Amino acid sequence: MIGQLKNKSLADLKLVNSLDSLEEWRVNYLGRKGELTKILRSIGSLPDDQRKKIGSESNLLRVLLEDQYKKIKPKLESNLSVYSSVDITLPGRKDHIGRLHPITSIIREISSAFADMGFNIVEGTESEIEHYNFDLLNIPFDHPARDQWDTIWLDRPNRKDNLLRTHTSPMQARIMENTEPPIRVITPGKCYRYEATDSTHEWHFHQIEGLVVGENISFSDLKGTLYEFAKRIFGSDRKVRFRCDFFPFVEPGVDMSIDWKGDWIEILGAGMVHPKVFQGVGYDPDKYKGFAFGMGPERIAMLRYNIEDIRQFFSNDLRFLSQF
Ligand code: YSA
Repeated sequence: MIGQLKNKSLADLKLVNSLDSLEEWRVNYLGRKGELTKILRSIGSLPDDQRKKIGSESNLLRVLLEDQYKKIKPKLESNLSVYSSVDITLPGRKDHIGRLHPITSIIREISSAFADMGFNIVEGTESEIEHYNFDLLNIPFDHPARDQWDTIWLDRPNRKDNLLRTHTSPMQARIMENTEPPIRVITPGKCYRYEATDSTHEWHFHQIEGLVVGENISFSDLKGTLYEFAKRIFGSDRKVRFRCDFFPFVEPGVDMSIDWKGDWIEILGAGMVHPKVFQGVGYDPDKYKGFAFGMGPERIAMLRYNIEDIRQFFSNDLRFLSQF
C-alpha cells in the first residue's frame, strides 16, 4: 500500500511544472485531507501486527515527500523571478549587429590577394627598438632621412631606444634574421608617427609590409607583383603610376600612386633591398636579391570607398562607420 502510494506520488511530482501545480500536489499527498495524512491518522486503529510496519513506512514516505517539496519549490520560484524580471509587454527593439571596421576589411582583402600570390602573413609588435626601426635599415643615427619618420619614443626605465614603430619595415630585418631565403611574406600592422594630421595623414595608421628574397629576384618581379595587387584591389582600368623615390633601405627605390579624380594619391613605397640591409642580417648580397614594399591601407580604403578625409576612419562616428 505504502509502496504504491510512493510510486504514484513521485510520478505525479514529475508532472509538476509550476508553483500552482506543486501546491496541488502537496495538498493531494501531504495536506490535511491528503492521501498520506489519511494513512498516518489511521495508524492508531490498525491491528498491532501492522501498526509498527505501516507506521514506520508511512513516516519515511512523509519525510521523503516533504524533502522533495522543499527542493523543488525554490527552483520554481527562481524560474518565476527570471520571467517576472522580463517585461514581455515592451515593444520589440532592433538588434544592432556589429561588423568589421573598414580598415580591417581592406587589410583582409589585401592580405588575401597576396596570399593568392603565394605570400605568407606574419605579424610583429608595435613597440620596437631603434636597432630594427632604423639601424638595420641602413638609416644611421645622424642621417637626415630619420626625420621622414618622426618618432614617438617610449619612456622605459633603463632604455632609451624604445619607440612605437614608425613603419612596418623593421619586420623585414626581424624576418630575415630568423629565416633562410626564399622568402615571400607580408606583415600587416599598426604604425605611429609624431606628425601633424591632415586629410591624407594620421598620427596612427596601418601599413602592410612586403618582402621577397631569392636568388633571381629582379625589379620586374617587383613591378609585376604590385601591378597584380593594384589590378585585384582597384580593377584593371584604374591608372597606376610608378615614380623614383628614395628610401635608405632600397636601391633603386620607387613609390606607387593611384589615380584620384585626375590627381594622384601615393599608396606605397618600394624598391630592391639594399645590399647593406642584407649584410646587416647576415645574408650574402652577391647571392641574394629581393624587393620590398610598404603600403598604407587607409589610403587604399580612401580610394576604394571615395573617402575625402583619412581622419574619419578613427573618429568613431557610427554614422560614418555604418555605411560600410
Ligand atoms: C619603402 C621601401 C621598402 O623597401 C619597404 C617599405 C617602404 C615604405 C617605407 N617603410 C615607408 O614607411 N614609406 S612611407 O613613409 O612613404 O609610407 C608608406 C605608405 O604608408 C605611404 O605611401 C602611405 O600610404 C602610408 N602612410 C605613411 N604615412 C602615413 C600613411 N598613411 C596615413 N597616415 C600617415 N601619416
